[in-house]
Amino acid sequence: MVVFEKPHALADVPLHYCPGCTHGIVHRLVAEVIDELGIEGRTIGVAPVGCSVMAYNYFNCDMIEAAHGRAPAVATGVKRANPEEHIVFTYQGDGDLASIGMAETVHAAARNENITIIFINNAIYGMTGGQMAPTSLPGQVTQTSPYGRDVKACGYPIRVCEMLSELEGPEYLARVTVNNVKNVNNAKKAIKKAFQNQIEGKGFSLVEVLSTCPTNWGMTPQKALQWIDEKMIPYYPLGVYKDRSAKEESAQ
Ligand SMILES: Cc1ncc(C[n+]2csc(CCOP(=O)(O)OP(=O)(O)O)c2C)c(N)n1
Ligand code: SF4
Ligand SMILES: [Mg+2]
Repeated sequence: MVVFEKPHALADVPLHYCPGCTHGIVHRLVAEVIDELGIEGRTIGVAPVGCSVMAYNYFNCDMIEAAHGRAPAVATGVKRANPEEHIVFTYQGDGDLASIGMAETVHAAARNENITIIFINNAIYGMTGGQMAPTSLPGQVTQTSPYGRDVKACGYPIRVCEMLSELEGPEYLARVTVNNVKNVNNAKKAIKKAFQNQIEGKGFSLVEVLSTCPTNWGMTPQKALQWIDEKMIPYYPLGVYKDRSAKEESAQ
């Protein structure tokens, strides 16, 4: 008999996320991957500021809190302290990774730092009440763009995977989402690969997950899942943006 169980790497506590928020799904996928790879005792997660600020309560592996945007720098130090033993991941929102922390993101990618980055793109600053993020869509209504994001005044949203794919450094860049079962399964594969790459010493692996924020989008959980299909994926196409080893192997 198959029993649906909680992954061991996920602590047995209730999550604080709003109903319909997909942060919880991504937590579960990360925990399943840690279990399947048998790395819980070696894994150290780094979570900075954002709705996932309390991720240290939710994972059974060691966790470190980083200042806003600085998770890749902290992860770099932890990884380099014991590169053979430590498996290090960051868990960052779009405000964190693509705004205040953009410099850390770009330089860690350029250095091909051997870390795994889980990037939750929900097109908004969730924790602070729904301000415009660097990834908010053109025309998107937020607390700081009540008439919709005006690209003339606020510029255009940043496509992180596409931008980083221009760098020589990164090993693996993929964009996934978790708004239906098929997409959840694909997201799990990408997250597993991003950890596997680190175990094999391949380098910087980032998985961007298009995620919901029904509370600040002002939508029901169901509508928020649809909004990913209707609005987010057209602007942020799913797919693998870089997979250096696979490309090199296929060229041989
Ligand atoms: C140095 C600093 N500046 C600003 C803040 C306020 N702040 C906390 S979380 C956050 C943005 C969170 O958005 P995101 O990273 O997208 O995560 P989400 O909550 O959407 O998951 C901001 C601006 C802070 N805590 N520290
Ligand atoms: S505010 Fe948004 S991102 Fe934060 S927990 Fe609620 S739904 Fe999730
Ligand atoms: Mg966000």
